[in-house]
Amino acid sequence: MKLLLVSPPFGEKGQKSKGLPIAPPVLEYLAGLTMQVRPDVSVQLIDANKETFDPETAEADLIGFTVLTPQAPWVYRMSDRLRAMGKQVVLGGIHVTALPEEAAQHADAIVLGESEEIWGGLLDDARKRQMKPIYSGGFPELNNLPRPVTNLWNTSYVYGYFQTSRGCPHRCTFCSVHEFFGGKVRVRPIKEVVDEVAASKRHLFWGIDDNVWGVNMNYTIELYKEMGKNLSGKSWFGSGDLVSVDHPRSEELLTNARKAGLTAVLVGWESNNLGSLEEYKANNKQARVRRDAIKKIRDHGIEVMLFMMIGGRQDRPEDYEGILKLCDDLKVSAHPVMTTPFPGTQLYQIYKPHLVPGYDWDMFDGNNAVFESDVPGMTREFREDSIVKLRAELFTIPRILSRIPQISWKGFPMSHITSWMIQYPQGRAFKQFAKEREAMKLRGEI
Ligand code: B12
Repeated sequence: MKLLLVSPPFGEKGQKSKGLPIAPPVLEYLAGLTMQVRPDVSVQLIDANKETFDPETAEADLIGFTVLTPQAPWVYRMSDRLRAMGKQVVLGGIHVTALPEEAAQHADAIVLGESEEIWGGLLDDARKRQMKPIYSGGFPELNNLPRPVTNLWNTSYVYGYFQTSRGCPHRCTFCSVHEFFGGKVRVRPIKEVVDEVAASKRHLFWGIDDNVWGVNMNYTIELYKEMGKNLSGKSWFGSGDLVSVDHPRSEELLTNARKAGLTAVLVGWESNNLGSLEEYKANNKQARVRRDAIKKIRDHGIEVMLFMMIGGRQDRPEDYEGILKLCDDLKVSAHPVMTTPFPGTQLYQIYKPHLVPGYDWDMFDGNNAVFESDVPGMTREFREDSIVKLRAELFTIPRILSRIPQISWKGFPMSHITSWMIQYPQGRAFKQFAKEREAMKLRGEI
């Protein structure tokens, strides 16, 4: 049996993308899972950000799409065309799990939640063309997970990935993770993670855990010690919180993190606006503690970048300038996204009465204002223009260069190189995006 797995494009509303330097983790993982549970199935992967996906020429007995919210309209169009030609389609991922009734209209089968426990049975059913409409995955233990399959791509990537845990006890209102993966953090056996990364031909990785410091300090420190001992010439970046760094064992944590190859961490600052922080219920602390944590991480030779949300219903026009000022004060970079209430989150329920009617899910991509704000001046146009301007200003060459020396020499050279590799291409992409948006405005397209 032939299985074709597709990672959808990131944007269609004028946000052109040449794809990321990161191989789509879910496809490499599902390829590995297929080989583990049904090794006789042949697998093909397509990253539709980098190559064209044409439903007319897709040759497979089963075609699977992974779906994030902004990708849903494209996936639904493709799957409708495939099904009209008699081809079997399965959909999975966060958006499908959040809105199963919607997704089921466009698929022969949908997978809710994690797929490890149901994938083999689904493939058997697909072989007989007798798939059930819904397969529910649950929260499997993370032992003996398959390794990502990296040699099926037609395109090339700089970064691979590894994952050590799933689940999060925090209940930040904007985040899908608690609902999707559950509140209990499940971890993989340390040896399995270390052996997997050691065996990979790749050298650069994205640790895709929601929190690289974990919520289990003992596990994380042990993991980092083993990575430090067994992996040489491998480095990685990931996402984390700032609260864990204000911990009695933080010295041990950070020293071992650097030895484990961690070069940069993208931390949730979320917002400068206290009303927004309250609304997001983010696991965050006072500004001074957060500032100290950033310094502490960089003093250990690990670069820091801030995740910011802006344009929420509590935010004010001056908050855009506030982000730039904060970044200049701390000489740190930030990745601002438009506050977006994703289906299945608590924020979606809070913002539902204010959503712009008639918007499809492709607008929910972190660039568009998808709800109205009552705050004076915070029109949709102002919010969309301001985030584009802010992103372009955040990554000027002098700003990028002023940030890199803030990382201690302990991380030299990989953390300094990573800082450049994260900032420079982002700055170029944001400037290009600002130009394209300006041109579209002049042509009256937006
Ligand atoms: C890696 C990642 C990315 C990568 C790659 C995404 C990709 N397509 O490969 C990049 C950087 C591109 C990315 C972008 C975005 N992301 Co993202 N990302 C993640 C992250 C950190 C890990 C996802 C992952 O690859 N996991 C590893 C794989 C193996 O596991 P998995 O995806 O959970 O898949 C399992 C099941 O879901 C299922 N499954 C999934 N797909 C399929 C498909 C089939 C056919 C089957 C059978 C099963 C199946 O099987 C797997 C094994 O059990 C998650 C956080 C998280 N904890 O999930 C956020 C997350 C998925 N991202 C999120 C968001 C919001 C975004 C952005 C919209 C951010 C933004 N700009 O605001 C953009 C989307 C861009 C766009 N326009 O499309 C949200 C999802 C919200 C939503 N409703 O869609 C998450 C959950 C983060 C969060 N905290 O809320 N992201």
